[in-house]
Amino acid sequence: MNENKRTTTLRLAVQKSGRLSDASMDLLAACGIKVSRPDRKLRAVADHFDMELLFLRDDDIPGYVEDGVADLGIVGENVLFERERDIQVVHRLGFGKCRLSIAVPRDMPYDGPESLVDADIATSYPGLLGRWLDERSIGASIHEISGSVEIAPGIGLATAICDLVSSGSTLISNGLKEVEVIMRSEAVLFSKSALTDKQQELVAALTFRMKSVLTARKYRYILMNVPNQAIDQVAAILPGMKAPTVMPLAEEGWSSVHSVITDDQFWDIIDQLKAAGAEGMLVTPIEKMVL
Ligand code: PRT
Ligand code: ZN
Repeated sequence: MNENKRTTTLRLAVQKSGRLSDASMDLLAACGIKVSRPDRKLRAVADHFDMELLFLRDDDIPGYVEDGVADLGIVGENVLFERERDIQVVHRLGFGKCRLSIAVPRDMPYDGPESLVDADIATSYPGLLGRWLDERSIGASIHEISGSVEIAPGIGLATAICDLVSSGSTLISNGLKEVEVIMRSEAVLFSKSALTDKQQELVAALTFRMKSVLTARKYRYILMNVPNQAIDQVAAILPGMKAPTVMPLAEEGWSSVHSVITDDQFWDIIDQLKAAGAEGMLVTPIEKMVL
């Protein structure tokens, strides 16, 4: 049996285990693409979608897609753009958000990129850092190390580091301060440059599903009871996409008002809605949204 023989039109490579794994599989599941992988095999065929998945280390995924072993991949932009590659970004996925930053010891004076001239910078991202330094004509040496970058200044291996940051607590606990953001990154769906017509059709179908799930994640559905005389005032407060839906309640003089708001808008408008007379407010997540 040839293990490498394809049985599906598309092959998508995702991270085997790590920060992007669960979010990648959750997104596919929300798109109606379920994958059973009982024995943690390195490949699995999706149910109800003409695609199989390869489970790989994230660093290997861009190369496999560029070489055509897989047609699509999901990795962070930090991994994807570390080297220049013949691939195309299909869609940004909104998870795995972080930044690639330069950090220096807390007590080191820092007055901008010029302060890095002649510095030794430890990083796992020599490509991205090298390009950033070149663009600013900063002569510094880059020490490529594969892990535990944050301890390099403390043990005398480097004067500065360039590493991924999300909350910033790793930097703080190692006595470092963030001084430059080199890139902001999130997980992306990307593909090899030459897809067949049939593959392009399937990628379009997959992207359509992903968009409807990702858009929905940004919004909330809001319902409330409003005295009829306050409907215009409430409608003016609601920042929804279109005019809200208004339906009469069984109780005379009251209506149920429905609208869609972004996740962060609710706390800004709740007091105004209450003051206008709205009661019994419900805010729920939306699963899919097609605009
Ligand atoms: O085994 P494999 O090679 O597949 O995985 P990996 O160990 O290389 O990667 P993994 O699973 O750690 O991360 C996968 C991707 O998640 C990264 O390439 C980023 O795109 C994204 N991501 C998002 C992060 C972080 N946030 C993050 N905080 N990757 C790593 N970190 C690390 C960072 O390197 C540092 O050590 O977390 C620490 C900093 O976190 P804070 O919160 O203390 O600032
Ligand atoms: Zn990795």
